[in-house]
Amino acid sequence: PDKEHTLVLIKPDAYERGLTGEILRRIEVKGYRLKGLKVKKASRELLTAHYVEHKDQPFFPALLDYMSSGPLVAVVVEGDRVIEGFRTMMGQTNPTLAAPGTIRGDLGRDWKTPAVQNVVHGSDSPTSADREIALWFPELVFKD
Ligand code: YYY
Ligand code: MG
Repeated sequence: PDKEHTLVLIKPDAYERGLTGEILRRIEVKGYRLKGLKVKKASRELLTAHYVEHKDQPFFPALLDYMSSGPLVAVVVEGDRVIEGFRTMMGQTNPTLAAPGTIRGDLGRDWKTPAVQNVVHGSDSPTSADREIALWFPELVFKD
C-alpha cells in the first residue's frame, strides 16, 4: 500500500514561535497533502493516550507539561510512504543532533531536560498512525 496517512503535531513551542506556516510549507512542497488540520489545546487525558508507550518514562510528566503548555496544531497528512517520509523530514528526537535540512535540525533549539522541545511529532508506524489519527480526529472518517 503506497498511499498512507500520518499524524503530525506542530508542538506548542513551534506554534508559539510562529513556525506553523514553515512546517506546513515543507510538507506541501514535498508533495504531501493536508487532509485534516486543527489548532487545539490538548488535554492531559488526550496526551496521556497519545504518549501511552512512554507513560512509565521519567520524562513523561514534563512531556505532558510541555505538550499542554499552549495550543498546538494537529494535522493529518496523506502521501506515498508519508509515515517514513515525514519521519525523515523531521529528523532525530534530539534537535541538537538532528541533521541540518530536517525540521528539528533547522528549527529545533538545544536539547533541554526535563522537557525536550523538538518542534514536531510524526507517527512512527502504520499502527501508530491509525491509532493517533483516531485519537486526534475522531470525526474524520476516510478509508478509500
Ligand atoms: O518519536 P520521537 O518524537 O522522535 O521520540 P520518542 O522517543 O517517541 O519520544 C516522544 C517524545 O518524548 C519526544 O519527541 C520528546 C520526549 N522525550 C523526552 O522529553 N526525553 C527523552 N529522553 C525522550 C523523549
Ligand atoms: Mg515516537
